[in-house]
Amino acid sequence: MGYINHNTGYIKDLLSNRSIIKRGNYALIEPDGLVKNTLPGFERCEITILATPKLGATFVDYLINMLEGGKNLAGFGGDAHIETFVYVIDGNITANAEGQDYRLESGGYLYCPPGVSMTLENANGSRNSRLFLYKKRYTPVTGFQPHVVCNNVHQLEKIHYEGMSDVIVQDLLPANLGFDMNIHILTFAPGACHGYVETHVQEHGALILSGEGMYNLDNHWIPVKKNDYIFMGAYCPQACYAVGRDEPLSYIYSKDCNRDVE
Ligand code: UGY
Ligand code: MN
Repeated sequence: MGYINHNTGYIKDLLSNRSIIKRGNYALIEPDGLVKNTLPGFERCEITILATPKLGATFVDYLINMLEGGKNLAGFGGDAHIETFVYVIDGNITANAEGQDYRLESGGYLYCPPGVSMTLENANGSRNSRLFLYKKRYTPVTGFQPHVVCNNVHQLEKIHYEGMSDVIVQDLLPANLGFDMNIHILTFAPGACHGYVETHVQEHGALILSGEGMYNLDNHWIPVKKNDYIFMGAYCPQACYAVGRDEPLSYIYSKDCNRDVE
């Protein structure tokens, strides 16, 4: 016996949910089962909180579905120690930082350093816009500063990841010491895979933008697909194969960098 899932509108049973939570190690959160939160400052926005410190992450990721008239004009971030990042999955929005308006279409993104808040407004008429939103406590280093970055992934260089012809990486933020993290997009052609199982101190929050894969998380092979969210904690062994027939497996993810451990 099925029921109507209020998030997806589909009839679903309770037996097929694929989400897995291994607190502090890794998590797979699939779209079915996401719940909507109300957060101060956001109006007409359906917000799901993904990774948080409660899961073992040192950052917070959110999915935002901006409805017609959806906005946050009070400002997201702006705290003296908090950096923020927004990526437009689909739709288009107007964002503002330091008094400058930015029109962000699908693939567009904006990074704000500590002390700079971003406002967000759906600019997609009567249609929704979907956003991937991030915040983290910034770790300063003497003599270096981060700055506002706005761009679109369609403008970015496509680099062969670790020399592999069938895996592309795009770096969304500058690779200098002012930045204590970066956001990347990795794209695997069907059949492509990581060159090895990574085991590293850095954490990731990853949203799958397209395709299907088999993902090794702490040596458990887990099927994943578009719209799944994966948290990978420090030292979680990780690698994947793209298994889609014709669509590349692509995901956007955060990674801490450029800082020594405390
Ligand atoms: O940058 C990374 O660490 C990336 N290759 N990790 C991953 O895809 N799980
Ligand atoms: Mn990694």
